Parts: sequence; structure tokens; C-alpha cells
Amino acid sequence: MIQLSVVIPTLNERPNIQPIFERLLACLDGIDWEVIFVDDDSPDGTAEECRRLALSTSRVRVVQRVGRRGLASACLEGMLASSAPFVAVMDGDMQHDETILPRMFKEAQIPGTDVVIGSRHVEGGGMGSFSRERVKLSNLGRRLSLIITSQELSDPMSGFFVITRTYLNKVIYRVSGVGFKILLDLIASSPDPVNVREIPYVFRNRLYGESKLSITVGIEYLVLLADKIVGYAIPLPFALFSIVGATGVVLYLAIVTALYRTGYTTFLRAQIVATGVAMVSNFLLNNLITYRANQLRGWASITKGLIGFCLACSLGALSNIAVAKLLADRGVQWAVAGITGIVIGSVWNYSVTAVFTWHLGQRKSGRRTPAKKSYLPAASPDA
Ligand SMILES: Nc1nc2c(ncn2[C@@H]2O[C@H](COP(=O)(O)OP(=O)(O)OP(=O)(O)O)[C@@H](O)[C@H]2O)c(=O)[nH]1
Ligand SMILES: [Mg+2]
Repeated sequence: MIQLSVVIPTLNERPNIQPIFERLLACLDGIDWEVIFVDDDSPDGTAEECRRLALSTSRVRVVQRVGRRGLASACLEGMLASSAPFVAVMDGDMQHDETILPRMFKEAQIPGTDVVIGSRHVEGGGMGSFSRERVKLSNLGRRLSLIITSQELSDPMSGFFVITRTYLNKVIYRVSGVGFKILLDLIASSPDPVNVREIPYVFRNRLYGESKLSITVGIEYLVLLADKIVGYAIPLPFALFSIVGATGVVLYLAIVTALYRTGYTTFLRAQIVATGVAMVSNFLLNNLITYRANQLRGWASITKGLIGFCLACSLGALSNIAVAKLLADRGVQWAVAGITGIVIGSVWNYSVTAVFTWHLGQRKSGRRTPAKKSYLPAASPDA
């Protein structure tokens, strides 16, 4: 029976697959283990490389996700594809020190334990040769994590941990699966205090492949925080759409104030400019944050999307005014009438643009250029 599944999310990690497997083989002696690579259809042929390896050992399994992306959701799918009572999650670039896995596994078996974290911030651990900026960012992330979990963890941003099946089953329906910080998501999803153990390790440098760290990781982190705060009450995309809408209102007011109150132009002109700028800003922010998974790219589709977005939102504004006026005419207090109008207008804007501008719910083509080289054995001539 497999006791420990090691889930490794991968995106363009082909050169790391064989070495990481050999390292696991060397350090997990005496444990019944398997490794599950969850690959997001990497163009460099990572999944094919995993399959090549899997043909020679039953310890290797592959989940290849087509048309989908995301580290947290990849980890969740790997965990759910395993039947082992303990699941480890580890990066596929050998930056996590796999030699502490046996100790993590041992501590995870101590009754009552939920999660064992590989930590860079307890005595004996370290960030390796991380740049000062990366360390600062990591520390900021650690402080922000306290918004969604009251539990003081030394390294909530860690992507290296062992979780018990019992704990996973307890929180699985509450996890967001958004972004890159799956450990924090799993811990913040528990209704009860989590029994955590921490084991030090020193973060290593990447030997092969490239980092996937980008501005998106930061945005996804904020989205995770937002989902944990409001996600139970409001669907996350609608909450993000509304936050973006609120920034549009602030921008609109600032521009009208700057242009009209200073006497620079007429009220009508100030309003036209402010409305135009706010709509473009809302469109771009929604494209970057709310609909990042369906993001429109390239001038042609961005221009088409922007025109559709402005048309839909203009209709939304009309319905907002119409509803508010109707209610006010029937004696409803003006503030209540106005807010009702805003809510109805926003729901319209959100629903229409989600479908027509960002094509939400329509299956994206998973087609891509296949990996240059196939590692599958050539079909036998008599097959
Ligand atoms: N399946 C999947 N794996 C991902 C995705 N993004 C990153 N990964 C994998 O997650 C692990 C961590 O990503 P890294 O780019 O190394 O992130 P990091 O370790 O925080 O950053 P660096 O220190 O700069 O390497 C690696 O194994 C990546 O291949 C994704 O969208 N899907
Ligand atoms: Mg890395």
C-alpha cells in the first residue's frame, strides 16, 4: 500500500524530472511512496518525459491537464488523484530539500498532526541566495497572510509540506484553489485551529529551467486573500468585478473634480472624459485580474473586447438609471433606489461582459503546438 504520495506541479520542468525522481529514490528508501507529476501541458514536453519515466517504474504517475493553468489547482488535483494517507507537495525544480521528506513524513504520523511544513524561517532554515527584494516580498506575503488566518506560521508562503488525508478531506470543499499559495489556502480553509509542525530547510537555487514568478503571482495572492474574505458570501469573480467597478467610480470622480471644479472645462465635457477613462480603466483591470484566466491578448481582440465592454456597460448604466428612477417615483427613499439601481446595473454588466467579452463558460481550445520530440516508444510494427 502506498503510504506517501509526493505531488509535484510542473510547468516546463523537463530537465528536472529525471534528477528529481532519482533524488526521491535515494531519500525515501524504506517508505512505500509514489510521485504524481501534475503538468499543465508544458510545451517543453514535461508530461512526455514523466511518461517515459513511468514506463520503467510504477512509482511515477502523471496527470496532464489540457487547457488549464495554476499551481494551486494542479496541487489539489494531484492530491485528489492519490489514495495515500499522507500527501507531500514539493516544487519540481529541486529548490526544496527533499532529504527532509522522511522526517516530515514521520512527524505527519504523530497523532493529531494535520500539516508538516518545510520552513525557511525556523532555526536551521534559510532563504539560500534569494535576493533582498524576494525576501522582502516573501515577508510582506507572510504579514498579509494574517488577514485570513489567525495562526502564526513561520513560513505560510512555503510550497513544501506534508498533509494528512484526514485534514485534506476536512477542508477540501472550502479551499479556493486560486493562485500559487496552496499551503496558506489549505490552512485558512480550516474552521478549527490547525495542528502544524515545522521542519527547517534551506531553499536551494534552481539548476535547470526558468522561474515562473511574475506579477501574476502577486495578483493571484491578492485574489486568494479576497476569496478567503468574501468568497463564502459572494462569488469571487463578481466580487473582483465590483472592486474594479469601485475603482472606476473613484477615478471618475477624481477626473470630474480635476477638470470641472478647477474650471478647466464644462461639466458635460468633464463627464464625457471621466466616463471614457473610467470605462477603459475598468476594462483593462478586469482583463488583468477578474478574467485573468480568459485574458484577451493582442491589439485586435483587446480593441474588440473594449468596444463590447463599453456598449454593455452603457446599457447597464441606462438600466441602473431606469430602475432607480422607477423606485424613486414610487416613493422609495432615494439612497435605497440609487443603490438598487447600482446593484442591478452591476449584475447586468458582470453577466453580459463575462459571456460576450471574456467568453466565460465557453471551452477554451486546449490545442497547442505539440512538444518537439515525443518520448513515447515507437509503436511496434505488428501492433
Ligand atoms: N502545473 C503547474 N505547475 C506550475 C505552475 N506554475 C508553476 N508551477 C510549478 O510550481 C513549482 C514552483 O514554481 P517556480 O517557478 O519554481 O516558483 P518559485 O519556486 O516560487 O520561484 P523561483 O524561486 O523563482 O523558482 C515549479 O515546479 C513549477 O514548475 C502552473 O501554472 N501549473
Ligand atoms: Mg522554484
